[in-house]
Amino acid sequence: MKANNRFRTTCSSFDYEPDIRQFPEGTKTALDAAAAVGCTVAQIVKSLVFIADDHAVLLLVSGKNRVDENKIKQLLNVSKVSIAEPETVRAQTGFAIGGTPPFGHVQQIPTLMDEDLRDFDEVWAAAGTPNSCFPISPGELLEITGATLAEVKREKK
Ligand code: 5CA
Repeated sequence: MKANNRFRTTCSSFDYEPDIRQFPEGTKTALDAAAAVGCTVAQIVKSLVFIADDHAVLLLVSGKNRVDENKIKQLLNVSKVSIAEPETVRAQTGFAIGGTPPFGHVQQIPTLMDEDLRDFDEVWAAAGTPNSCFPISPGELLEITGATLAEVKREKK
């Protein structure tokens, strides 16, 4: 099954219907996605898998922010935090980097959500492929993922 349909099918199992939009120009990165959608980069949700000690954790991060690994260590009370390898992302979520959606994964991953995403009525996330996105309210994103809101960003120098 194509990745968009896999995402849609998994979402239907919990009664969510993503409004998936296709962007042939590509949405592989947050910058690409913002340009395609016509929104600010801050409104793009990056869905990033990290490994905290031995466990996967999903970080939903505003496109304008970079993750501060030290903050994640403190939040999760672990000693090591690093971004997952591409094959780990695929194994944990069922989707490839560049198209990883924020939920609808092959298994539920404990999730932290960047509090900055709450600045908007609507944010946009990947829908399973590197050329599709869907809009969602931060409240709904929080509810579906069961995420913990957190300050995850690296302070800008
Ligand atoms: N479709 C867009 C917007 S929703 C998207 O998926 N953006 S993303 O930020 O969630 O996915 C790209 C991210 O994947 C990059 O920010 C980067 O953190 C990560 N990434 C890219 N290449 C690698 C790699 N080789 N290993 C680990 N992570 C990577």
